[in-house]
Amino acid sequence: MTDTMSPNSLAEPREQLWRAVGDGDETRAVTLVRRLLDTAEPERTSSTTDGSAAAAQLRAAGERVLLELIAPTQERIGLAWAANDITVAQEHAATAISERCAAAVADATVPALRDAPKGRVLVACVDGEWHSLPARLVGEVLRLRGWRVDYLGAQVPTEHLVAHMHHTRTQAVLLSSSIPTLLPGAHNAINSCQAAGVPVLAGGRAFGPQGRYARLMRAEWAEDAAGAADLLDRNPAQPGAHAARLPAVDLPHLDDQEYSMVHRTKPQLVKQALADVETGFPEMRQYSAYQRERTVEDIHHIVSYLATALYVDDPDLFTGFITWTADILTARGVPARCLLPALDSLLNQLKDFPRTSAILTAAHG
Ligand code: B12
Repeated sequence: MTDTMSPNSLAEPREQLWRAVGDGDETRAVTLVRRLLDTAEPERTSSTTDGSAAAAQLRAAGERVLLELIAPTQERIGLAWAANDITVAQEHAATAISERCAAAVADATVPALRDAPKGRVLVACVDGEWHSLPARLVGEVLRLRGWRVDYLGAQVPTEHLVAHMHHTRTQAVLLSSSIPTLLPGAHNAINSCQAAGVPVLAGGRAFGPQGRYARLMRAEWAEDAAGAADLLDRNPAQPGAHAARLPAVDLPHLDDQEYSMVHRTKPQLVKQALADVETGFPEMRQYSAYQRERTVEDIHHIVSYLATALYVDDPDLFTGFITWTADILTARGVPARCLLPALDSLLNQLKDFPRTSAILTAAHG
């Protein structure tokens, strides 16, 4: 392997990719990726005349470009968006370039995929999940590690996921989710696949630090694509085929009905919270229609995250979301204190529900 791909040497390519992405220069970004993979091919020696060592080296280089170049660039894009340094349109353009770069890795490494596949796996995002690039990176890495991958992309409804799983006789389902509010749906998907006897490996930010929510839902978890590949090589335990479990079997706290109640009454909770924010945060009366719409959206998200924290019984999930929202608002010149009347309103509306009150109180600080 040449110096270009040695362990510390991706720092400079990372800066180059970041600049190309920032300039919206797809050609420069893809050229960079191709150049890295070209230089990854070792000079042939007598021990590599059959090319198998060269192929292995190209696959390893492809994996590094996916996980150590494209993935961190995407994360940096997210930080820049959160800090209001780039617009939503720039973020979309940057993500499109990252997708092109991932496709370039897939194309360039085809000649290195010579052996019969180890088996067949399915990679998909849970229903409602738009963040397809993380799943795409996982799929491409598994392909480089010798698996045949059926990649279904963003927001796959559970019934279609299960039907496709049967159709392809997949050995494992890999589910990706970035947005925690989709966890109840993810739980249903996990449960439905396992009920058919197929192991599920979950991943992505939604599943929490160290995959704590994946474990609650009795799915296997890996931090990243390389971890997923290692886990698949160790043959994840086959769940016995059984009738789908009701959510409360895994999450007994759901018996108190607090999650169902908050989830069901979301429209009323949002409506009342909006009225209370208008009273408690008088600046809102001067808001434009656009600003008002964003506020309604924010309150909607607050109630959805509250419901999700109840679902997984974790106050940290809600506190983390409120802290994140406060940072996003502050970066956009909106005082974070506008969140307090919304939290007060929900506390008042839901004061008879002990788990809900504890979660809201913890976030109120
Ligand atoms: C690009 C992007 C989008 C794009 C996605 C386009 C696409 N085709 O993927 C669009 C514009 C659609 C989008 C929409 C939204 N987004 Co967005 N998005 C991002 C961004 C910038 C990058 C995501 C990404 O690709 N990350 C890079 C990958 C490589 O990292 P990763 O996700 O952690 O994945 C790695 C591991 O987690 C793991 N992994 C992932 N999946 C799996 C699966 C398995 C099986 C395994 C084993 C491992 C694994 O392996 C990956 C590779 O190492 C992130 C910021 C960020 N830091 O990630 C925000 C981010 C995820 N988005 C966010 C938000 C809030 C949203 C929206 C709600 C915004 C809005 N108000 O509309 C919507 C939600 C849409 C929806 N319902 O899904 C927040 C989530 C915050 C939170 N606490 O919930 C983030 C974190 C932004 C931020 N900095 O705050 N987004």
